[in-house]
Amino acid sequence: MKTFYSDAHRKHYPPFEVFDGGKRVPYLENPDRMDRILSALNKRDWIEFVEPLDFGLDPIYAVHDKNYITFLASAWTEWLDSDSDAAASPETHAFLPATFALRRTPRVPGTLLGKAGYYMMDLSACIVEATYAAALASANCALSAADTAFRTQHPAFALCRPPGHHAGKDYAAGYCFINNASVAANWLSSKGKVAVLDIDYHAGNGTQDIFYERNDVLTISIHGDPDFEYPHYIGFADETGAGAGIGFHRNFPLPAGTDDAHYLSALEEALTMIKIFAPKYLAVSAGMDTFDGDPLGKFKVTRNGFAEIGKRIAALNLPSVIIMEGGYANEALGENIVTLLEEFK
Ligand code: SP5
Ligand code: ZN
Repeated sequence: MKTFYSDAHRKHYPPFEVFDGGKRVPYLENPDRMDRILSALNKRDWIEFVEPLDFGLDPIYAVHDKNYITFLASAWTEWLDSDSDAAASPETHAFLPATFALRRTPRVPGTLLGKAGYYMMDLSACIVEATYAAALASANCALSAADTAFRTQHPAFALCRPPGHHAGKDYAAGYCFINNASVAANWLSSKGKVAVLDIDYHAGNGTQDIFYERNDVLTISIHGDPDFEYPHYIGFADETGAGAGIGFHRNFPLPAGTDDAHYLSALEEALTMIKIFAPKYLAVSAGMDTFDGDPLGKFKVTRNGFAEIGKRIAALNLPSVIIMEGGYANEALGENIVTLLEEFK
């Protein structure tokens, strides 16, 4: 299976993120995650590593607001120009706002910090020097995998870091800056109908926002109920699309403690929807943070669960792009994602 990966993520390693209660903690979405996955993939002879192609900015602008991408591109250098503490020791700093836009009005502020509060949804998508380049390379991995699925009609894996599914049209959130799965799905949508199945533990709010009014891309997310879990404001069962997109989005909010059996019954419903939609391509937002013991998750999906999940999704028999999202139980992460991928080979 072709696996698109770039080392460009490595220097995107903010020195901290901010948890609930304002607690500063080490950045959980770290390069070690990729090292664990790479070492598991390296043990499999059916994995073929490929460097991503550069698709340029057009397929990214097709999904994201241009001014938002421009903000991402220059935020770090502008921050160093305006903050002498950060300039004195950039390696101990990360760019984050402390005031957020409620977007009562569509006004985008002119200042850097104003823009940050407008374009950033939380305190876990920290920007450092290497962030923008890493986000572009990550999106190119997803696009390259989509291109492979299109040309070969076989599944391909995009080993993306940073992840993407929390990033909306014009905002960064939850370790995500560019919505890799949405960029890939939108690119594929010019070739035929696309379904996006998001199995990350957290609701795929960015993907939901991006395709909410479209009927040519079906989006489905199975996740921890936003009644108790991040992203808190979106991902509820009654959100099913708007305008032409009514009926083309579906959320499966599940309770804390969800185990394999309960997860699989929601997955069956999701797969039935996909079969009825009859897409030409499938994009899977593959987060492994549903794993029992993930530090950010409250589900109890097991390694065997991932095998069964993979088997059932692969049984759709669609040319598929599998896109890496979250998963923070690093010591189990490599084998978990390989267990899922194995079912597609
Ligand atoms: C891609 C992805 O999985 N992003 C997830 C971002 C979640 N960030 C929210 C952090 C909330 C912290 N809650 C702390 C619970 C620790 N027990
Ligand atoms: Zn997640």
